[in-house]
Amino acid sequence: MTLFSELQQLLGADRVQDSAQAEALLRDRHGRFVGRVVAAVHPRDTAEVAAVVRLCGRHTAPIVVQGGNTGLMGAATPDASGRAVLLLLDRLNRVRQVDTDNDTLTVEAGCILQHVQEAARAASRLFPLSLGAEGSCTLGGNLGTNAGGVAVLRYGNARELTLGLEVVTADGQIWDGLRGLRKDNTGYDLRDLFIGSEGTLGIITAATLKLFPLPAAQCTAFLAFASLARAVAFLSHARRGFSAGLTAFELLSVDCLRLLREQFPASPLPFPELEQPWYALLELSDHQDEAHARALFERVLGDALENDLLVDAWIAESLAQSEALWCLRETMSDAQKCAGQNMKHDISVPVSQIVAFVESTDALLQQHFPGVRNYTFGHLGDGNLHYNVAHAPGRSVAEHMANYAALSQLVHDSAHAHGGSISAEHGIGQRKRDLLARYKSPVELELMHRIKQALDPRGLLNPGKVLPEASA
Ligand code: 2HG
Ligand code: ZN
Repeated sequence: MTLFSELQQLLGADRVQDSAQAEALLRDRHGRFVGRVVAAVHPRDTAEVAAVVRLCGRHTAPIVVQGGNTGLMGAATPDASGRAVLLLLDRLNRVRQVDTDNDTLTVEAGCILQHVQEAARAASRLFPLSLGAEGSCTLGGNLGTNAGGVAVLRYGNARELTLGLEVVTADGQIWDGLRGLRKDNTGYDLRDLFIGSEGTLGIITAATLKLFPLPAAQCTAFLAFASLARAVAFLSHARRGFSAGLTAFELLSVDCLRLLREQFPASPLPFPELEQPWYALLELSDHQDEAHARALFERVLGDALENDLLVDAWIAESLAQSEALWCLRETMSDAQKCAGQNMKHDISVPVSQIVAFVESTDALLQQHFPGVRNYTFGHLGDGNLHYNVAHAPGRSVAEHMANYAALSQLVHDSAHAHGGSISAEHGIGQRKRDLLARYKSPVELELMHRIKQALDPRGLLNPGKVLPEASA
């Protein structure tokens, strides 16, 4: 029997698609990676996932897991060999348990992130992981890539929000590690091996997540800065002034705002004159009440204005205004997509190195690739910038993209030289896989290969992703 017909027998014909039927799933969101498969399958529960893994193992067929297919590194796109089975967890979308005394939520990996947030809210709790793709990305993908987003500065990455996991191992066993414990020092932390492994070590099928109190009030403002150094100094000021109430600080360069205006002219900008070089979206969450939040917000912003940390502040007066500000930030990715492909760099450096990184990298770029345009934005509080670079006016996107290797190496070398990372929150996938050898030490790479060998000795889980081919 062929693998395809055995999969049909195992799951039912309606839950097994061939390459042609699954075509839309075989390319990534930006169309950079396109693959082929034996089949795309939709198991209904963890036991079926494990059975699929065992069956694929008997046929030596690789398995690629895909969530909402919103990743940017090609981690969820199979290769072109047509040998792999694409595993979709969309049917594993149940909320298994809400424990309000323990402040935890146990959900399956195929749950859309927004549904996880809603399940928490229904229990009067906050699940704080939040990112632009939250309406379509899934929890499994968020954990597979250790997603970040806009609330990391207060609540941490997906990893910090996870207490327990259920995982199907490479040989088709089920590890029930769904513990809702904040203290558990009973040996190696397997959970943290699987989180961020992009489906190369095991298949995450469910997770127990941390919940937090819902804020009683929130204030949002759009801020204008005379320089990046002032924005960084303001961040320190806001941390002191708001303490744990500081829940977002999202930076946008003036060129990002120009791009937003060009692409979405109907969305009004808080400062239409765009006279300053840098802007940021600030959010305070308060556990007392509206009046307390507002007084604190105005005091901290007022001090910053007086001390010249800030040029101007536009405070949202209603929920609708606050949502409009967030919408500007969240459409930044789409604005770039509409304007044509650019080179994305998801870098992080210590916050103290942000200014030096941006100034020196901007200068180097202009020296080596005159006229290129920077779209620099991101999660300043996490030291994570999306340092994206678009073609110079008068040059085509294709001409620009032809310089990808050299230009990206310049940016990544600069991030590395400033003590940073070449992938802050988007992962490695296939796009950055071969870069790891340049930025990780041989000993680190060797340890990664040994872990892969121990957990997936036959190399069937998401081959060709994360780990560079040759062992260091
Ligand atoms: C964001 O922060 C995402 O909006 C996407 O991480 C970043 O488009 C990008 O480069
Ligand atoms: Zn981001």
